[in-house]
Amino acid sequence: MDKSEYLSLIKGRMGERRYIHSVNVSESAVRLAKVYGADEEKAKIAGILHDCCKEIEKDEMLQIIADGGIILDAVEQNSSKLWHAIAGSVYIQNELGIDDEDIINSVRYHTTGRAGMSLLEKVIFTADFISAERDYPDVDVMRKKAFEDLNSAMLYALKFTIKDLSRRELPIHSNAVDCYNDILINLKKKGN
Ligand code: DGI
Ligand code: FE
Ligand code: FE
Repeated sequence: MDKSEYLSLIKGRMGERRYIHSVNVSESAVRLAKVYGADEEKAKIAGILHDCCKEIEKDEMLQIIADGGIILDAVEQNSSKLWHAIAGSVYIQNELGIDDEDIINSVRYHTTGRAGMSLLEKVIFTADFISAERDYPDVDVMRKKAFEDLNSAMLYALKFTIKDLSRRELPIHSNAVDCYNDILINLKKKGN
């Protein structure tokens, strides 16, 4: 499948707003890939597909996850917002035949992050935060950081997410905490 086929596929799976978001994330991902030397074609595909299961029924998300042989941990079971990323990673393998591990992991970990993320995974995670239609108070700061230092941008995003989740008394996934610690420790090592 090529880009236009992926686009028409996701168009049939989501509303107009989410479709625009997906296109924008793909465009941001390609720009970031150019700056940091990630694979631009993979960034484009992963960006288009990252939320491909965001707007399906929750039962269907859980079914896709189960079909993929993935057992949800306690936090995941209690955080339905995390399901679309996991289901998406299974869907693109089983239904679209994508076998590139880096694209699959970029979709799977785009919401929480994880320790030891690849460059492509970081590009997709960050592109999701800076896509053109995003409009939160610090979006300009985040956009600037994203093109200056990918890890600093990731840290900024993770701080925001972790603070927001704790303020709302929502469970924080261990992958998000591991990602935060990993990036923080590596930035400190570099003397930042
Ligand atoms: O799918 P998008 O809206 O484009 O963005 P996303 O995949 O980053 O999802 C954001 C949502 O996921 C937001 O409501 C916060 C939630 N989220 C992110 N990390 C965690 C989380 N929810 C829980 N419970 N725990 C997490 O660690
Ligand atoms: Fe998402
Ligand atoms: Fe998204």
